[in-house]
Amino acid sequence: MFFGNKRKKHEASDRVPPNQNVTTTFPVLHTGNVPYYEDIAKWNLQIYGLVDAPKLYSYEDMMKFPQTNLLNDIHCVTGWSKLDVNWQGVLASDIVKDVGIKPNAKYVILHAEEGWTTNLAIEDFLKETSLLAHSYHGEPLTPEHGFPLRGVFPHLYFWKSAKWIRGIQFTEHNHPGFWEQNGYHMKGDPFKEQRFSFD
Ligand SMILES: Nc1nc2c(c(=O)[nH]1)N[C@H]1C(S)=C(S)[C@@H](COP(=O)(O)O)O[C@H]1N2
Ligand SMILES: [Mo]
Repeated sequence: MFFGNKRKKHEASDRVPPNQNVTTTFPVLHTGNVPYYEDIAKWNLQIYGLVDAPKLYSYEDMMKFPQTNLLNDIHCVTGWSKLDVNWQGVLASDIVKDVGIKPNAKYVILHAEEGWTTNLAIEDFLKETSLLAHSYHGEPLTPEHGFPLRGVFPHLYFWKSAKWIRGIQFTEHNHPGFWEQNGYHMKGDPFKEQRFSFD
C-alpha cells in the first residue's frame, strides 16, 4: 500500500493560506485609473474622524516619521500569494501616536484616489506589520503599485492594502468599503479564507 505524504495542492501551509498559489511576478490589480502626480508637493494625506488632532501630512512629513523596513507575504483574494515582499514606510501605529485617537475609535476607513475605500478594525490597523508604504524593495512605488503611498496590511487579503491613499478616517462603526459593499469580507483573514461576507 502507498501512504503518500505529498501535500494536497490546495492545502494551506504555514505560510501559504488555503487555495492560494505562490507567484514570483507582481500582478497589478485595481479598479479605476492610475493617478500620476506631476508635482508631489500637491499630494497630501488627511487624518481625521475620531482623533485628538486632525492632520494633513505632506509627502515630506511622511518621510520625517521614523522609517520602518518590513519583509512580509501578500495574499490576493483572486488566488495569488507573493512571499518575501520588502516594503519601506511609516508604521500605521506611528500615525496613530501622532494624532491620538478617541476611545470610541474602533474602525478605520482608508480613502484612496477616485473615492475608492476599504475598511478595517482598529486592531488590524495597529498591528506591528501594518505599514503605510512609500517604497518597494528600496525603490519608490511605481504608479501602478500605489505611488506615492499605499497601505500594506499583510495579515489581511491584499484588497485591504489601499493604493494611492489620501485619507485615513477613524470611526466608531464599521462602514463597508468599495469591495466590502460588493460582498467582500469585512475583515478578510486569508488563513480563515474570509473572502466573502457570506463565508
Ligand atoms: N486605491 C485602490 N487600492 C487598491 C485597489 C483598488 O482598486 N484601488 N485594489 C486592491 C486589490 S483588489 C489588490 S489585490 C491590491 C493589488 O495591489 P498591486 O496592484 O500592487 O498588486 O491593491 C488593492 N488596493
Ligand atoms: Mo485583489
